[in-house]
Amino acid sequence: MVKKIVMVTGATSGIGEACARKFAGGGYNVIITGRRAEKLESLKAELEKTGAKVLALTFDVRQRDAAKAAVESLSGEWKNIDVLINNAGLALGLDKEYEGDFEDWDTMIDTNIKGLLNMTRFIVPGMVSRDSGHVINIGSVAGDAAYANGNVYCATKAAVKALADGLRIDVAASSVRVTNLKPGLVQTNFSNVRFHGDDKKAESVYEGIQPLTGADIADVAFYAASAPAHVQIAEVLILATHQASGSVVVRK
Ligand code: NDP
Ligand code: 8X3
Repeated sequence: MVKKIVMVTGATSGIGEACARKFAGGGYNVIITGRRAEKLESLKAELEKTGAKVLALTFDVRQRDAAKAAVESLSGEWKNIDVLINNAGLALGLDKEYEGDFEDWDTMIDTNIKGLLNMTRFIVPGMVSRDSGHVINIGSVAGDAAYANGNVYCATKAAVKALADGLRIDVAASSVRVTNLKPGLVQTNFSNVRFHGDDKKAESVYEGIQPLTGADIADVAFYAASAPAHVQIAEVLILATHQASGSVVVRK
């Protein structure tokens, strides 16, 4: 049987890495991408043990030419991507909007919005021409409503939702499906990155609550991809049990 192909951006860590594992274990061949080649190579070796074929592509989603070249480098069976998981992204800082760091803003906007758009722009035309495919964006509860000091990050995730909604309209005449997943607190490298390597501060984000794991989100992504062809899981909000919204978390 011909295996389906999933491409996961930001597969070197957290939710993306968990998605790569879940889809490889679930019968897909996997294209893993990210900026850290060594992490991709070790994940490739691990995933190949499941019997999946794995292709590792090292590039930065912000670099449009590099993203284009990576997609154009795909040959043979790898060209026909069935599922694109637009996961690469990050938050940087937690500051008042009138005090935020310009460089942090640019990095978040360039990665979470423009990087995601680059991948969508290069991969979805093939899906539309084959009349088959699925784009799964990793949005966030942060895109539903701003939380204190989240301003720019929240805005990027509101944009991810708008881009999923817009794409869903644009591909509605085809059989391509579009899903926006909106996780709440997931313990990954996310907060270490947000707080520029301050691990103590990062850990405090998950204190007093059992957070979600990358695997929890990967399960939902896999469910959406496995739904019958006439079923489009448009959007899913996934929260930890003691989290009610982006700003309401009850800690013990
Ligand atoms: P991690 O920091 O663990 O993983 C982020 C991934 O994104 C890494 O693989 C990183 O790879 C990749 N990445 C970042 N910037 C770039 C870039 N410019 N080009 C290519 N890859 C990049 O965090 P998460 O797994 O938590 O985050 C994954 C997604 O989930 C993000 O979009 C995040 O906003 C979203 N999210 C996270 C939540 C959470 O609570 N953790 C909740 C809701 C949404 P590398 O460094 O190798 O490039
Ligand atoms: C990540 C979840 O609430 O830390 O998008 O912003 S949150």
